[in-house]
Amino acid sequence: MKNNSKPAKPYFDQKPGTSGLRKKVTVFQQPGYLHNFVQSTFNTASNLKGNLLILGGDGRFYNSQAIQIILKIAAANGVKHVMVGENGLLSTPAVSHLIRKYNAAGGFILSASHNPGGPEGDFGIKFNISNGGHAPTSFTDTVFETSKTLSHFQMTDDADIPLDKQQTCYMGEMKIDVIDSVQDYAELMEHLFDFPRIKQLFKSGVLSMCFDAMHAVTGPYAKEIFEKRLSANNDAVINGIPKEDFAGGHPDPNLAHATDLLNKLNAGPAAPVFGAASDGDGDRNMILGQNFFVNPSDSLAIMTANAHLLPGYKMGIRGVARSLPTSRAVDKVAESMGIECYETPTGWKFFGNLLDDKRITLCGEESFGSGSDHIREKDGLWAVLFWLNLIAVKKQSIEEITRSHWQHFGRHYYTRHDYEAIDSDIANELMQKLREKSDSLTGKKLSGQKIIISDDFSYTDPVDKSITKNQGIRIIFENESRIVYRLSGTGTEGATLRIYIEKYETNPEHHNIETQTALADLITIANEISAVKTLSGKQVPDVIT
Ligand code: VG1
Ligand code: CO
Repeated sequence: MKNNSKPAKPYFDQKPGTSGLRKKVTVFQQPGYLHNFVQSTFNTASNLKGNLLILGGDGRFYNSQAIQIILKIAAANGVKHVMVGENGLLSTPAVSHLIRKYNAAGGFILSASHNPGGPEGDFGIKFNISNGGHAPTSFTDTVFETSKTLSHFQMTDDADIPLDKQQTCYMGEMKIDVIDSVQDYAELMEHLFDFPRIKQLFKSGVLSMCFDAMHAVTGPYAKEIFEKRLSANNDAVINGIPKEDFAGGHPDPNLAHATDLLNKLNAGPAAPVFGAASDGDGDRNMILGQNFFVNPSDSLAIMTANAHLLPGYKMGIRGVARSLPTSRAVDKVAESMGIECYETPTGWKFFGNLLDDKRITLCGEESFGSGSDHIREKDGLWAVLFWLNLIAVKKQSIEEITRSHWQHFGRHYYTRHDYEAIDSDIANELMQKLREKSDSLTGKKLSGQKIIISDDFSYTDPVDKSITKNQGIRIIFENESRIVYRLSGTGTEGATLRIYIEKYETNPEHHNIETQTALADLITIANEISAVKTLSGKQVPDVIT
């Protein structure tokens, strides 16, 4: 038996954030850095030995090198079988699905999601467990502790495996299948949605679309699903070839970054009637109509109200969940349907238990994420198909569907203001001051509105009873307006403060106000309470979504 044991260099900064370990590429390129994290994961997930592992990433810079390193570590740690996506590509939802479909012990997803890529950009790695979802905090805490003291890692000296064609090969006794990245996922989508009906609408010319893959992982998925299987217009997919640096772009599907798509959709009467985009790893979505943007929180609410109209959800919805900062539009729908609506901290990992325990069917986040019990990740293309199917059933435009929803349930005006790359000490001080202030705000009136709750959100998981504290300062007013503050857990430079602001408006005559204008008073209050301008030195947010 060959000795595969190599001395490890412990690192002290491998604590995963909201969604895996994300750092600059140059950090990952340090000697033994990735090895340390991967071996620590193998030490923690003892069930990987003798079992199947799924492996793939969003194709960003360092994806291929990382895959070869992980394969050799997996072989030396006794993994029996690895399924890896062709060219190293697998979207986050595809990995989640493959883990579940083939009963894998887990999977590694190589991605920093919506963060920019390239040699100067970001890289990331995340381990998903056998239910297809994020490893829970108890698991990632153990990985972190292990990574600080690891003395050796196991890795074979095998040659690299070619990933550019589908094939089966071996590394020692470990079988490696280089698989089609798209097939299994596309099949799952065909089971959930009415493909013949959507296809008919495309063929009749009534429906046309533009999907912006932002040079990230969803290009091959979108071409197969929209262009091939659904016969959409043949220019339906733009920026569809994955690039290591996303062509210098920021693969975040929002109004600030998906500019190619916006230009297409707002190009006058000849523009496609439906627009969508996804992020680096394919788990986020943005939905657009002609000159119309669907707020992601509204999207979750509209999905909940209409899911029973689609084949995969015709049995109805068990319950729903949203993250704390996501607007409370879905709460109104759940209330009228008489189903449970759970409020969780930010990050998909908190939905896992609720899905496994069959408490919920749909869940979502304001950050352009929605998903269902079909997998254990949010799912960008799934959301796009959901909306396409809805258009095919309702024979209405995106704008009509959204406006009639507001008419029925009221409108939640919503915005998020991000202040990026603030000095970490200053950001922590700002949050600490808010925390100290928040207790005394309860019961006070601001701009004539009484504050009924002001606290630092804490979550008790109803399934395993684990408690997660300090998840964001929330200020809730009597008229249902709300302000939430939290620091990002996915950034790689300094700190990012996110301020989330929402206001509930039932009167349809007031449903046509521009969002920032509708929220102007609350934005002023949010800025004043936090003193964000003085403390950050920034007069305006870096990104508004
Ligand atoms: C952000 C979003 C959060 C999302 C997370 C991962 O986290 O706010 O809702 O779950 O990104 O999404 P944070 O901690 O930066 O606010 V993805 O598509 O980057 O995996
Ligand atoms: Co993502």
